[in-house]
Amino acid sequence: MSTDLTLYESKASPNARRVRIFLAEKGIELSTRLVDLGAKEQFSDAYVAINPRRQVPALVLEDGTTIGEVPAIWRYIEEAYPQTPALLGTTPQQKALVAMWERRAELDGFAAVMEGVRNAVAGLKGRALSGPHAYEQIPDIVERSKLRVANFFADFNDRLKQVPFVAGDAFSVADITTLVTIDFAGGGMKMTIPADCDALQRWYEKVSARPSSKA
Ligand SMILES: N[C@@H](CCC(=O)N[C@@H](CS)C(=O)NCC(=O)O)C(=O)O
Repeated sequence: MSTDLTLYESKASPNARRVRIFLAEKGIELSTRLVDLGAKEQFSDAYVAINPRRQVPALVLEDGTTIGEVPAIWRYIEEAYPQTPALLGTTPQQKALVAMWERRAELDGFAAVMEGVRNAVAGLKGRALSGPHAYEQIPDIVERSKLRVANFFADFNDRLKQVPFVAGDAFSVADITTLVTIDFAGGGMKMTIPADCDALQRWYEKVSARPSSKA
């Protein structure tokens, strides 16, 4: 299905990948504009006029409204295209469980990896947090980030001993954030799923085999 929406994104951005996988699962195609984060294009006047937060992804609607923040972009698309597979749950209970597990994946996993990467990478000096404000790195925090990521692996391994997908019986955005977190940890922190996390490894191989994981 094609739409009149425009997605501003970057292939280097794990947050943008959370949206790309979501769109691939739903079979939705939209026009995309690449923002070159390496060249600091997010700070250009043209992009700041689109998203004053100076971040990707950003979804621009037909009337020019910009939606930032990954969960808000997911929410808009899920509600605007209800005929596509539901990824935020269907019943009140499922919706709450998807929101709960996705938030845990983001806060305990994704944010921990982001913290570990942004406080370590030389090219991000003075940019420890994305967005409109400049923050210096805190190199000493990286050891704690590694501990947080190790605990995320163990906690999500325990969860996936009990259920086939992170939020329960169905694939959802909770799986998308968990998958992107694991790939980001491998690429950005050289931290991979520990050998004793069998359930997490099995789940990872299963979701990585979905065509959407290539997005
Ligand atoms: N909370 C935002 C985070 C977006 C974000 O941090 N995006 C990064 C790319 S993964 C970015 O735009 N970085 C620009 C920069 O570092 O200046 C969301 O959910 O979309």
